[in-house]
Amino acid sequence: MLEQSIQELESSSLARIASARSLEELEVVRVSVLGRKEGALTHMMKELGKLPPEERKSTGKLVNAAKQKLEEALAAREKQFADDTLRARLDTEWIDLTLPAPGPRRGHLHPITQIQQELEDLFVSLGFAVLDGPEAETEYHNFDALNIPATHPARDAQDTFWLEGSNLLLRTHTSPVQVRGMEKLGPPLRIVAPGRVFRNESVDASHEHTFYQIEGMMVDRDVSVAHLLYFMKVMLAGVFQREVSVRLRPGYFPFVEPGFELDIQCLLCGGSGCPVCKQSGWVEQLGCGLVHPNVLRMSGIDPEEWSGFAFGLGLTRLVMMRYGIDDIRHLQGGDLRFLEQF
Ligand code: FA5
Repeated sequence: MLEQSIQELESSSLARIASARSLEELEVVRVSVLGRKEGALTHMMKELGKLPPEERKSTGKLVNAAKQKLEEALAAREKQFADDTLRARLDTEWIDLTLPAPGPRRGHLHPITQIQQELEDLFVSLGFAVLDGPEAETEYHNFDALNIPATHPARDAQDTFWLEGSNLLLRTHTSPVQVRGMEKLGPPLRIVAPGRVFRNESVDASHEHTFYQIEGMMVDRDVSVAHLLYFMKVMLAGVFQREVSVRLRPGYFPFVEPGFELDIQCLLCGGSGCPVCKQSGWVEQLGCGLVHPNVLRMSGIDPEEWSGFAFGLGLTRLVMMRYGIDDIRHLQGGDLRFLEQF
């Protein structure tokens, strides 16, 4: 009777082992047959004791043989699962070592740097030298030598970041490089000086606290507003590659006389009004004028003999106009989704 049950259990268990589809299913079979508490075969082994001694030996052999057979079948099936998993892993993890490497991702220059370099090339072709100046600047070069004495209200127009513990400041414009250029080169000279400037301003769609300008200066004999206008028109035509409407307004800068503000018609809205042009249709691009005699004199140049023009252009706003960017904050935000468009 018991012998028959053992054989039936053995063959049904072997069938279950063969049809198990996962290690988990296999474990269920193992527990139900060989488990220490609930296993059907374990139970039968415990029953052996109740048999008469003559039957006990042969039935015991049968049970042990069945146990061994099932254990082997379980182990074999387990190994099969492990092999299958390994093969599947090898299939997915396989790499072709002969494929060429993808190579580093190429970046590109920031749009402000691009426009800066274009302007440098343009002015070099017109006989200008490109100068660099320090961002941490002396009060003398940023203000005094530009005819802006300490008591002058124009200092308030450019809210300044002063550097603690020194008499330096973060330059509020690129104009101090005019002074450095005159000191270094003397007349006649033609220079441009692009760079970063800083103002303690509240930020909005068209104002940053950190932005870029390019300064220009020409000192020679008999330089007039006509020369200034010529160079401004050549520059803007070069940048926009098309006709742009400009207007000159009188502008006050202590280092030029006469002084002007040059606006271009807003290229974002075509002049009808938008947040960038503050609904006016015009965007201020640069300040310019003829170099004030005091400025020439302070840098050791005789204003009776020499005259000049100077301009300071907002590079950041120029980029906005060229690409139709409606908020200045995108440019320094560091968001690659924005920068990758250029
Ligand atoms: C100046 O900085 C003068 N140094 C320019 C100058 C040079 C005049 C030589 C005469 C002769 P202004 O503060 O207006 O001027 O700034 C010049 C340009 O910088 C502006 O026309 C504008 O395009 C840009 N700009 C000024 N403030 C900001 C700001 N907060 N954010 C972005 N661009 C600005």
